[in-house]
Amino acid sequence: MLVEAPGAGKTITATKLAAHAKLNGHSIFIATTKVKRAGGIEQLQAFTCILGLDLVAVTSAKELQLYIAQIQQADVPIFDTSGVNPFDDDDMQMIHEYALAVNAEILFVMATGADAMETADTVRAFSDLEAKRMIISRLDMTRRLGGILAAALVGRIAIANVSVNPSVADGLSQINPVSLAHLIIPEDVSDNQSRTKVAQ
Ligand SMILES: Nc1nc2c(ncn2[C@@H]2O[C@H](COP(=O)(O)OP(=O)(O)OP(=O)(O)O)[C@@H](O)[C@H]2O)c(=O)[nH]1
Ligand SMILES: [Mg+2]
Repeated sequence: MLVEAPGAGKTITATKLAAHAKLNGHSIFIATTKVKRAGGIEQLQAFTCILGLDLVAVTSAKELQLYIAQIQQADVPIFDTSGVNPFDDDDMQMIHEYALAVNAEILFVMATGADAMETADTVRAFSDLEAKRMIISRLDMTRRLGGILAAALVGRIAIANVSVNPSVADGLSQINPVSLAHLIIPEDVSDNQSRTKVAQ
């Protein structure tokens, strides 16, 4: 279950995960929360259509629970959620209910570039969700990694994968301690290509 603030990169991450799973011959269950924002579902639907997947859109945890058999049967169940405000109790309650309903692992999708203190506060506010892993998005777009490092440290959250471009076909990239160190202390901070290469 991909969770974070609006615009963090959850939907692109969901499509990257789905495309990767599809290319590897895995069965996929993919769902999203119905959002009030115009085009909210259509964005994901455009990709699931291309991948030949049915997209399930739900409005409540109870509704999601109806799909439990399909979720358990799928090799890769993916749940894209609408952006939540970590300081809003109703939003947090909603995410909790969705996760509990299907026993989902919460994966944070965190965009780089945010203020470190702010991100630390956000992760503290999210701590009840007990996320163990996060995916970092927009690594290609920023030079400041303090935010995501603060998130990892404060929340004791491991970095699972990173996203270095918006292209679904390119998928997610792996990262290890050495490549992360190169990103933090690059040889040439102005060289966008070398940063992207390191992350890949
Ligand atoms: N350059 C770049 N752009 C990205 C990356 N990941 C996501 N984006 C872009 O960031 C924007 C927001 O991504 P979404 O996946 O729609 O974000 P979201 O978290 O689903 O947003 P909401 O559903 O509104 O909460 C889109 O324009 C994406 O193309 C990345 O790794 N690099
Ligand atoms: Mg989205």
